Amino acid sequence: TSLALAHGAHRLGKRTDPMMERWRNYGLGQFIHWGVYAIPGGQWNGASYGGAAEWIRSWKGMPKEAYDNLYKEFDPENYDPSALAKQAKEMGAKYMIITTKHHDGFCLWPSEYTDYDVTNTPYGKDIIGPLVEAYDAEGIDVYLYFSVMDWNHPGYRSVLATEEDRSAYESFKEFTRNQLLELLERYPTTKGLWFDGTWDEAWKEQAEFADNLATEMRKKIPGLIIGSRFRPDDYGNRHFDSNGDLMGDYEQGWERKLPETYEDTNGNDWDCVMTIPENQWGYHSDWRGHVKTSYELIEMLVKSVSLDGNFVLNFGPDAKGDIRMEEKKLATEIGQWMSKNKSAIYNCGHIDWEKQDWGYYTQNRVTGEVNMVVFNKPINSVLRIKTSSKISLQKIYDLNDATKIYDPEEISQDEYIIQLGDEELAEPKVIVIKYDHSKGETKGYE
Ligand code: H79
Repeated sequence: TSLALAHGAHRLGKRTDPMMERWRNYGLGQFIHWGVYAIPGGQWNGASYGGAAEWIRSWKGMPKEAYDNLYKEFDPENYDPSALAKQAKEMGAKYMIITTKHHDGFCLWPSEYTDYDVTNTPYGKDIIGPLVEAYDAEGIDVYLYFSVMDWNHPGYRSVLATEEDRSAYESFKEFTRNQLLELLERYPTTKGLWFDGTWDEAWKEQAEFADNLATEMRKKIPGLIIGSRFRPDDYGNRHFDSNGDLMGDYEQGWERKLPETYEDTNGNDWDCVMTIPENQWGYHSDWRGHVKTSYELIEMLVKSVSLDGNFVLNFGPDAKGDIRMEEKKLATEIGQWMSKNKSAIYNCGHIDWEKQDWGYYTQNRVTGEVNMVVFNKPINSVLRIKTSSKISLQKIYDLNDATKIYDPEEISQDEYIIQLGDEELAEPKVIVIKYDHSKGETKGYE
């Protein structure tokens, strides 16, 4: 039984065109949250805001008026788009998502449709254009983050309670449409949009408007990739329509969390966007709580790829445009691991072999080779491999030393062990499995 929806999912199953294939093979991405919230950096009047730095405007500790005048100080003298792009490249990012406009409504590009943009800051210049150019030059695909929710626009409403609200919201919808088409026109190499701030009741009533706008945007950039966080369906359902089908090109619900199993992903494409500290996207001078290590982040990356997702790590430049030391160090460490082990990440995805405690499998979608990414070495040094169907193993070897061959011992049907011996694991280690689909007879285990 399925409801007839005018604005539900328009496609069942995955997109298979080259642009989406490219997206699917990124593995690692970079998020950048940057805006006037970087100026207070989570601090106001000697007090430190405990929430996310980019939400400081919603804190009673800071007057709205003070926040709304921050743009008069926005002057990132150290902003160096090509240095940022180089750092991202060294880390191994294949795509980058930049906040063109966060919830506060401040635009990092010169927008014809508002004065609340970079043009009216001391900096005075476009932030987005040079960034797109720099990342394009490094071969890193650019995606634009856009918050529909906009605390600056006079027509914005979170709920439409009165006729006055409805008429004001029409002006806001027109503004939203204008800005999105403007962005795509200004930055035609954009590969996709990453939407946020679409949870309002007011927006949930806009199924037809959002659907038409998505069509219009895709006309501007054919193949444009839009996740599940943009449009609601006829009944105001988000991400999944009223029939349970995914709306958009990939599931966009994994924010600061990861699926545990492949079943959790429903077999959809998805991305995980992750912060380095617990919950800070924009620059906050006072990172409290646990700050993730490169080991933890690499594990999240590998786990994402093993479950067919992309992992997108967030950076929050400060008011001057500098990347903080902690973030630089992590980018370098991740990049060092990636430089050796990237073949277990790029063009790789899920394989339905039973997960083992030593780590995660990823499978190269082109060659079919399986990578064992080993995070845990057991006390007995034995790694178990259990395949989902009968295969014939050709070769098992160390990705970074092809002379190091592991001799599998078949211990049961479709089940093998290899010995790590006295090797010490200084970092997550990749072991490659080459195999053929076996046509031979079984050994009669059953
Ligand atoms: O940009 C970063 C965050 O600022 C933004 N998304 C990432 C990528 C974000 N932060 N929080 N959220 C998104 C979710 C917001 C949840 C809440 Fe609410 C908004 C809690 C209270 C207001 C949702 C809407 C739940 C109640 C109303």
